[in-house]
Amino acid sequence: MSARHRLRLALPLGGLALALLAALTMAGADGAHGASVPPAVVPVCPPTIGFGETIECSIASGAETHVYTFVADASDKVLARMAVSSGTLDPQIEIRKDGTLLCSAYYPFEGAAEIDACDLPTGGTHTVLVGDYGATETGDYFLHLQRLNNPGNASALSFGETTSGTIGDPTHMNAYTFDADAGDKVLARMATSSGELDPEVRLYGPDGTLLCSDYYPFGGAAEIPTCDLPTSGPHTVLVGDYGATETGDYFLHLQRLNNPGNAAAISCGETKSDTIGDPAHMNAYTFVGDAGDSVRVTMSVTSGELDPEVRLYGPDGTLLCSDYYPFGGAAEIDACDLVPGGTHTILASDYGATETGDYDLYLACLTPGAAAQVAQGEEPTHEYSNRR
Ligand SMILES: [Ca+2]
Ligand SMILES: [Ca+2]
Ligand SMILES: [Ca+2]
Repeated sequence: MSARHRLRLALPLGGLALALLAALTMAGADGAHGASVPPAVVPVCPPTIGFGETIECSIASGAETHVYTFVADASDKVLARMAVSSGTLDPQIEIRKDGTLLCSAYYPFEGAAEIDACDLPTGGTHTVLVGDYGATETGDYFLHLQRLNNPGNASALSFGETTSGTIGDPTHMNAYTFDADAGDKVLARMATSSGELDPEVRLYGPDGTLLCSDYYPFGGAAEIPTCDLPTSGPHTVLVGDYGATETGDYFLHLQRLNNPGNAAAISCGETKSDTIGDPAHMNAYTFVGDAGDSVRVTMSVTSGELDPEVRLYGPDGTLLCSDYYPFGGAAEIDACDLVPGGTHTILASDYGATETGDYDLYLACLTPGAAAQVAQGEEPTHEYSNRR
């Protein structure tokens, strides 16, 4: 008795729906109305959607339009994407302000539709409208909303850090933020670790403008090898499934190519024995060099499935030299000419970003006075010059 009471409280229309279902089933016995029997329980969609949130709901009649509200500021840029998870619904999505259409997207063959960036000219309450393209089909859907400047539900990510995450709902994108300066160059790479997720990574500037992106449509890894940041301030990385229809776990690595984070100093003639513990991770090493110097960098795998890849960047983050070997073993930058400006960066990683293991990294300075000798000898030399 009490269970039935609770059911009535939770679903006040349950009795009516059951009565309707019974009537339609009886009517449908002769085939007249069998196709139009509604589900007994229609999920109730929430009235609002927040930035960084994903909602799941159902279109029970092709005529339905679901309306969600959100509040935004003038000049905000927002992303909205909708994916069909069951049924024959063709996703259609609109963003409106006071009834005026600002942006729309649809896909006529089920799957997913996305408004990748909608500029909102005025602040205040906006609406996201979703329904079936053609208004005749039904099904379940996921809806994700995000603000590309000032994202919601975001985590901070540091340079040189690798984080793990999960895309649990197909349209969902996880958001990460980091601060950077104008002129910085950054790298971001994402590797799928389980599930059917096809990695997609996007990088946005402080005003929500898409600066760089990459995806790989068959699992594996996606990488933005270098992205020039024209503006100082908070930046956003969004990661999700390419196509917005699959889920899974991933690793995400972020690094600044000039002035890297979480970097270790390396000297001429020094061997570093290190580990790539997470597939997308890259270890960073720094040394001081100058124009006229030349170095050799050798990375030799000592255990694990790691395929060695080594890259060498100049002080402004420009890639100077690189090498990799896709079947374990060793990779070597034979002789890389350095550039003026000081600190150079070496990144050591798995080629393909999907495997892990241990390695030795050796830095050989091929010219007299190069690298660590410059770093150690620089200070006394300058004092001597100043005294004169
Ligand atoms: Ca349709
Ligand atoms: Ca996909
Ligand atoms: Ca590999």
